[in-house]
Amino acid sequence: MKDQLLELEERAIEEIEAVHDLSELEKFRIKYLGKKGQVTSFMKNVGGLAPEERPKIGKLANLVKTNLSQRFQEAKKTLISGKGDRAELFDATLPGREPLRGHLHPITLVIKEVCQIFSRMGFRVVKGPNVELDYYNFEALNIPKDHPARDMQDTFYISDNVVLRTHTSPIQVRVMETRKPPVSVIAPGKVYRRDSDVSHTPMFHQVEGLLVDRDVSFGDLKGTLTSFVHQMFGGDTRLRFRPSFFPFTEPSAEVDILCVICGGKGCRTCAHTGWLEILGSGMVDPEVYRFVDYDADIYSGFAFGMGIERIAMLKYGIDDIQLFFKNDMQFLRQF
Ligand code: 2NM
Repeated sequence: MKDQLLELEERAIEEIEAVHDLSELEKFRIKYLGKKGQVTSFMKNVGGLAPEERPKIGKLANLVKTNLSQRFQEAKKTLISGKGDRAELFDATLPGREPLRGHLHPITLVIKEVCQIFSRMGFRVVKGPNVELDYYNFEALNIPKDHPARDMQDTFYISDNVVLRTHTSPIQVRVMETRKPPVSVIAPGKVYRRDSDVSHTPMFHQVEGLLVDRDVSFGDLKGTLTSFVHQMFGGDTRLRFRPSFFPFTEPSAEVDILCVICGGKGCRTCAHTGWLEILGSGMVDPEVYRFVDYDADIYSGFAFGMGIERIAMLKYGIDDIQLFFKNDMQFLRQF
């Protein structure tokens, strides 16, 4: 009996060492350790042995069962973890998992494109603080405390004299304060206004530009902005300069392009005018030069500003500004 049992154990060990995958291992378990397995059957027969043999053989059978069970558990662990030389779970023929690749946000892409166009024309990119003194955001731009333009650019107040900037113009004031002409800069960044509805968000992005030198004319403004529009929207884009008002420029003009949706026939996007407003501009008001100590008799210059969300919407044909802020990957992946 004892020899029979040891022989059985030896055979089982040989077999489990040759197992290569989980299905072979399961066959092993059924053959030896299952309900009708060889070890189990042997143990059932122990009861029929002579009384003096029973304890010895019974004990030995238990040892064999424990040994084989332990080997079975170890083999299972090795196969599942994929370690060890009999690991067959790794299938080198499966297609790999492609890592997720990030990309720039459409607003970032448009800011970069605008800055690139002006950089090629010789403008330098400058940055400034989002939390700004009332002086740089309003006062020095010819918007005193009681000016009606403050209503349209109501913002978030940190204190009486500190605000979240409502435009990036304060950057240009800071540039003029520290540099003598000629200056030509472009100022991208986030701006904040007390505005929130279907077409306005309390934070949006702007790029503003400023060029000051001797003998800068309105013709320079028109030529520079026409070149920009043609590079941004295509060389055959029709545009017009329409008189406007800003406290910090005189004269002022808004630039419209022929509606990219209807081609000028009139539609909802262009409010049936055939034209789309894309930026504001003007010759810097001599009042502004007083604040930064420029001599308005020697120097003149132009400035302009545009909302990036609006430019991006027109360029890509997007009808909902909220899409830029929702982190909807189906939308963002398109850029
Ligand atoms: C605009 C429109 C027109 C502007 C003016 C200045 C500064 F600092 F030179 F006075 N910076 N930006 C300006 C002028 C901005 O945005 C619609």
